[in-house]
Amino acid sequence: MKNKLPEGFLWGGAVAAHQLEGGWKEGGKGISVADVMTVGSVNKPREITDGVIPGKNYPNHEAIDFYHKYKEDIALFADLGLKCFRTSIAWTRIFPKGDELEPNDEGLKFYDDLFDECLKNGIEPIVTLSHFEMPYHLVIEYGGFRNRKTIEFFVRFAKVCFERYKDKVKYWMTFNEINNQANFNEDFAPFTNSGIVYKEGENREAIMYQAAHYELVASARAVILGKKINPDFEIGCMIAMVPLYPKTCKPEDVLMAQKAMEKRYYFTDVHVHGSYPNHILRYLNRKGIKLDFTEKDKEELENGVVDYIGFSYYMSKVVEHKESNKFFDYDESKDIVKNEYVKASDWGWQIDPVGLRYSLNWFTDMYNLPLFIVENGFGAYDKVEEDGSIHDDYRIEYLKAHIEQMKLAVIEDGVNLIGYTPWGFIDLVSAGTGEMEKRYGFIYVDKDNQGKGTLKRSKKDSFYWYKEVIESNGENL
Ligand code: P53
Repeated sequence: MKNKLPEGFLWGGAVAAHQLEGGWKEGGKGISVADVMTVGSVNKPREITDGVIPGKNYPNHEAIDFYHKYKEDIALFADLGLKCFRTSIAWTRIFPKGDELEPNDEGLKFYDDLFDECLKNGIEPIVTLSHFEMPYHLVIEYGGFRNRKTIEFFVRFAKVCFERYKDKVKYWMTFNEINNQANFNEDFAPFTNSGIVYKEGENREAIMYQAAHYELVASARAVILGKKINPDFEIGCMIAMVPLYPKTCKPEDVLMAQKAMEKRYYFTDVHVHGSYPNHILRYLNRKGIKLDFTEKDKEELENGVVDYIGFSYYMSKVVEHKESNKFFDYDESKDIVKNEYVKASDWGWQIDPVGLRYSLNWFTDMYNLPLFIVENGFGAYDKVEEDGSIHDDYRIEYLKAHIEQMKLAVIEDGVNLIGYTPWGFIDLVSAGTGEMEKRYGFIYVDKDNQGKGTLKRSKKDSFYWYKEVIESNGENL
């Protein structure tokens, strides 16, 4: 039995364009959904404004100015020893409004330079096509993914990227955390996933299933096209993995957790098997939800299945069955209860390293595909000491515990894992809250929630620790 991670294991780091680039109006870039979200906090959701309103704090406009600093930053990433770098292509740099027929060459050029810089430093770029960055124009004019037309716009964008970067990028993902919107009763995920702003009284659930369907078709069509452009591409889906445990071993709680998992992860079934599972079809039928679902969609879903499953893992959650819930229907905004066995971060994210091993096994048992952990990490407040050092032992502890469980999944359980890219390894704007001070980085960026700071980069203790982890291929934790 092998007792080590495989040679060539892809140790890396992950970010998304809108959370670090800034330069929101440079190089011909258009406004994205991320550009109309203000800063929030742990108790205050980010506000989605009607366009960009002067005087409000929009943290993604400047972010950490990676747009101008990427060369120095990539030199730091090389110093860290990264083998790969996961980022996204800001859709609005390529198609500023989203519905143009021709791409914006200045945007394309930016990613050429960025990927070249990575490759020159021995770092393989791993790319997500759509990471919470849809052109805002598509929201206003078309209702985002409420509209079938948006499939075409996405596929055009995907095609341009595949063609342009076909010799620079091998690993792709279509939609980041496509399943966040399973929680359709809040406002963040529908907007960031699908460009959807709900109006009073709308059937949120029906709209979500339709938008997700269009995205799944768009993803499948992109996979089909991508494989024609370069048969060596590996194109994956990207799932937010938050395993849902039953509150007790009471059979109703166990069944409730199973039903909840079905609602959160049917997206993966469609991406991997190319068809909808029966439980969702029955559910939609009972709820009276009729999808616009054509024969051509069916065919494309079947032909556009993914090569691997990319997923994020931060936490697990617990669900409880309520007597009144006759059908075991899951509502993420109501059915979650606290897990008494684990601690949580300052943002209430429950810390559960064993849940990562559980997730790796669950995906393998369900889908038997290669897996890629494309996000994992610990958002925390950091303190800069007088001499400039940052002792983030809590972050090291979190990551160490998760990597240990990851190794057990590979070595003891035989899970097929491509790599591991911890999230926000350079401090960046939080997606959920818009804060800078919810930090994940091994590289500190001097900027606060009000947007003040020098943007200077410095190494935290975790930087030296992770460098050694990579060098030893996960042996020295
Ligand atoms: P932030 C919710 C649950 C799990 C992952 O999140 C999530 C979210 C949305 O907040 O998002 C992913 O910045 C996402 C990244 C994001 C990261 O997790 O809210 O793919 O864009 O930054 C961490 O702490």
